[in-house]
Amino acid sequence: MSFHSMWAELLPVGRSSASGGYRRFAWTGADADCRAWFEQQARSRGLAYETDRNGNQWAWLGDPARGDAVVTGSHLDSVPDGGAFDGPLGVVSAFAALDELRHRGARFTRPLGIVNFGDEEGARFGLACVGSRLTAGLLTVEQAHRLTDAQGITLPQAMEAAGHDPGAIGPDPERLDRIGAFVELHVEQGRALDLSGDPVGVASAIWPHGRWRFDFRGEANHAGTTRLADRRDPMLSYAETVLAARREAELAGAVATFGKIAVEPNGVNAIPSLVRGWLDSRAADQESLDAVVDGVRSAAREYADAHGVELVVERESFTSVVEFDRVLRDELARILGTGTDLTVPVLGTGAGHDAGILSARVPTAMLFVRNPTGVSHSPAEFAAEDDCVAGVRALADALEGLACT
Ligand code: HGY
Ligand code: MN
Ligand code: MN
Repeated sequence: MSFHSMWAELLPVGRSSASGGYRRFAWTGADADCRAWFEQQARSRGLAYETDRNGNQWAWLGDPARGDAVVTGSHLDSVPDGGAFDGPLGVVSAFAALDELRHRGARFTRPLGIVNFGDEEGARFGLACVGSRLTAGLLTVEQAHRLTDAQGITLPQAMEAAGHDPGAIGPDPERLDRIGAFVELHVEQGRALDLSGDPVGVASAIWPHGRWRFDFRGEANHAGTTRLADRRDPMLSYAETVLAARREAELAGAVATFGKIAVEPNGVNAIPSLVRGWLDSRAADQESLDAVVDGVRSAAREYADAHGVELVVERESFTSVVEFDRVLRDELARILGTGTDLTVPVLGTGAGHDAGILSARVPTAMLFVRNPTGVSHSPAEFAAEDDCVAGVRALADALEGLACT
């Protein structure tokens, strides 16, 4: 099966020798290498290749203008020091599933598309799913143009430096009109399949989730000479807020993470002037998510006041609950269960995906491949080879059931 050779080819791209994790950030050299790999895979299979106005890459078998294409794929970018499977497993499996279908002699009665959505993780510019949000019209051009990375480079500048015209970005309804169904295969970011003993599952829903930036602004001063009583130290307010986030999440049966922080001036012997922390919170329902975020925000306000610190909270990214298309979901479960006496597990997730974004515009579904430890967004992320092959076969079965006689 071609999966192994493609996997081996892609594996070293954008991998840090120091951490073993991936640093495939949008519009960087590593991203360009991933894009070159995708284009080569498409062209070597005789597929029509194109990059759309938002930088997403598409490979087509048949004429997508028919308007009922079955599309599969995922993303190739990563979080900082992310794992090898989150995103790439879905893209490599898409090409491998096409090879499998050709090997089976399948006759396509609908066009097939394979896609690499750009900037799914939002690692560089802070917003998840930029490529799919732009295409779906869920991110305005003005909002996109305002995105800036830690070095102050804007998204348009980064696109331009990578040879992509930022003036072209925007909604792409014509492209979405080509899609009859989108099926994304992804490594599970959790242990449900490990616990159930299944190699593959079907997604039911994505939890509502978002990212909020908390700016605590205090007063820079000398760490060695400033009396404690005279300090307006934003780091204290931030630290207390991190603990409050954990308490609020436990109360609501949700999750909340402060995983990224920026400190100014960031000196060992300087009381900070500014501490900027990003909250990622997710919950099974909107009410619980609101309870967590409101609780964290009011606790932060209380701690800021207590230390004479100013606080600004801004929501930077949000995705409401996604219920995947029930007809498509049940069709996938039926196809995958055919010929076996196994029922295919249907499971929810707290992880965001391009399929979640597209679900606002076209029927979407997801397949998950077992992750024995559930660990993700880490170099330790893993899926066993047998399970990856089972995922390719399941995806091929799904595509055959949806797009072939
Ligand atoms: O953050 C997420 O859930 C996804 O990995 N972008
Ligand atoms: Mn991810
Ligand atoms: Mn992903």
